[in-house]
Amino acid sequence: MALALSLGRRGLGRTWPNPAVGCVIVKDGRILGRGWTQPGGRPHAETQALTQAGDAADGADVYVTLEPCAHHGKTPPCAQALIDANVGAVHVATLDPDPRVNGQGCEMLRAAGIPVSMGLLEAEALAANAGFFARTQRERPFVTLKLASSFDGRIATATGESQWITGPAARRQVHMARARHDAVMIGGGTARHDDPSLTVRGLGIDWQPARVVVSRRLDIPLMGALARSAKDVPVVICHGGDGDAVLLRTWQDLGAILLPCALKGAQLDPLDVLQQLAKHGLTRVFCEGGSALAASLIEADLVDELVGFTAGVAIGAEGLPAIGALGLGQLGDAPRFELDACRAIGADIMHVWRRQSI
Ligand code: AOF
Ligand code: ZN
Repeated sequence: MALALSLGRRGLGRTWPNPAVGCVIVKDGRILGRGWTQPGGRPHAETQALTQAGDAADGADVYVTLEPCAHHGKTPPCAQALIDANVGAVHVATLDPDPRVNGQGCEMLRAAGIPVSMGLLEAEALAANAGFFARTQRERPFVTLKLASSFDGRIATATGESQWITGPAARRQVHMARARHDAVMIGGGTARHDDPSLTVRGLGIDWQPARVVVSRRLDIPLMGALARSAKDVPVVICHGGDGDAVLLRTWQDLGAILLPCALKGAQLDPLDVLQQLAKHGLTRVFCEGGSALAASLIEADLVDELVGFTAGVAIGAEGLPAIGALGLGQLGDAPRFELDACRAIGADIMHVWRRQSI
């Protein structure tokens, strides 16, 4: 199952709206088939592994990180494929909450006389597909907030200088994290100020996460890096629906996908933004700031994971804080995160925190 989990993770960032499942077929201590959900979400992991195993799957043990599907999509259900292959037993890490499956995959297998065991490495499977579960059960993507800051939590000097606070090894880690997410998300201020491309570079991979910009009035540079590349790598703009019609059409012509979102006061409602992104199919969103968007997500308790890169440099109180004002009454009102991992990356420290409720 550990191998199936690591195979499944290969698909992260590429299988949305589907989960990134892994599957291993074993008989007499030998691995006969390995599969993972293919880019775009199909074929599913089990059919990949079954194709590899061929007739040898007869009587074999199947380890799969998510309950095999029970519904007819573009191909017949995986549960049926496993039955047809006459496998000996199926070990499932966790149930598939998709209403079209939701226990029915296991039921089909059991009804055909195939023993099914549940819950092996379940916590790992839930974490690996946290995006799929968030979208299916909470109708929003799993949100990771990344902050690359100075020792004192600043992301730029008073003059706006921000390149580079953390070093090349940390930046490489950020590119790897981008590749494992369905989308990278920033606020309009960051798009205007930094003109980022938000693409994955230097890793030799051949796919790109979508780029999401949250900007009520579509106030994003029309000659900027995002505009120039919108035809090659998707740009999704979450806007207030009350923006300039010409601007809207211009972005459409540039190839951007426009998602009108609800307002909360004068700002875009961060929950509705995430819900619209989930409707669009996104399951894992990697937010890279700026401080206003970060604050609105934290304030609404919509951040599931924090990834911090902290450099050994102090910028001081005049610098730009990583997270804008939260208007907290008491410390107890601040969403608190639990430390998940911490390690040195080049000259910096990377720390990963998980929301306690997840
Ligand atoms: C599996 N193995 O590798 C994956 C599964 O649109 P479809 O027909 O591809 O179905 C998508 C649903 O299939 C998805 O919501 C989830 O329930 C399941 N994904 N199932 O048995 C896989 N990716
Ligand atoms: Zn399937």
